[in-house]
Amino acid sequence: MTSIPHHADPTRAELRQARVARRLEHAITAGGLQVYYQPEAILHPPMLVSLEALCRWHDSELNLVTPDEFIAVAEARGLIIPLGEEIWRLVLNDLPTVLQRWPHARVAVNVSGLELAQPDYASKVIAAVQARGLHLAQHLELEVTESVFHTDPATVKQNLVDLKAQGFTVAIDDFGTGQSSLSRLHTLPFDKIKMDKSFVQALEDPTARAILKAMIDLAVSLDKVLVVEGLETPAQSAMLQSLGCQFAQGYWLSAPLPLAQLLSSLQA
Ligand code: G
Ligand code: MN
Repeated sequence: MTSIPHHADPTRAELRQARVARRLEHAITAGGLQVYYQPEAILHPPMLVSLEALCRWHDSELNLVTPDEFIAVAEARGLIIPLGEEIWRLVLNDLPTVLQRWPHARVAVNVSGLELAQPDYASKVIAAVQARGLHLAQHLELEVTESVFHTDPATVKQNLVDLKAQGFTVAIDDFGTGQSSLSRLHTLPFDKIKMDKSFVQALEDPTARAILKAMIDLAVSLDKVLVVEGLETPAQSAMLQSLGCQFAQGYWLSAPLPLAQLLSSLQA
């Protein structure tokens, strides 16, 4: 007897993805996700200006799953919308505590292109913020990578325009890698450029330094804020300041921490 043709067995990667998706769906609804916060600061004189919200997930079976993995799974398995809603909920819960300590700060939320491609994305976020007081929009920022403009640029742009009209600001994340395009900079609604950490890591290289310097000057002429990511040492901080860089984020200022821990570590 010939064997019955059957579908190929799922690969190891597919099994892992299915398992992560199942656990993640549970974590989203059961309050299993946490948000850590990492400061962005003016270098001199040192002053905190915003906090980037970074989702963290420690699962009882899978242990710590990296955001790179679970965001990709959420995008592939239709969980990115509920995941994004849960992150907004957690951030809005924390925002009054953040503002008590830093009354002028903003909290930045990383947003996926799949979220921004939903025509009702802006109105849903605005409604969630409105329920807590619409003035809070002045204290919120969306962080997007340029790849978000690949899927449905018109819808993405409209969502950002609508959110900016309410007081949200928009930051372009990981600039200088992957999809970065200078031609897009003059058509996009944004307020801030975050330079990918690879630039700080290459600061000893004169060419990398020249590119970063040109970007810092470009941001000034475009009237945008430029933040350098991945600042790890005081030597890098001095070098950035000599290039005219005002804002940075990185382990030298603080690692991402739970809000309560950040509040006590920055007590002094
Ligand atoms: O893509 P995005 O820039 O949003 O990613 C932020 C990630 O970078 C966080 O998960 C955070 O843990 C990590 N990160 C933050 N500061 C530093 C740093 O100074 N050095 C390095 N290598 N990674 C950092
Ligand atoms: Mn980010």
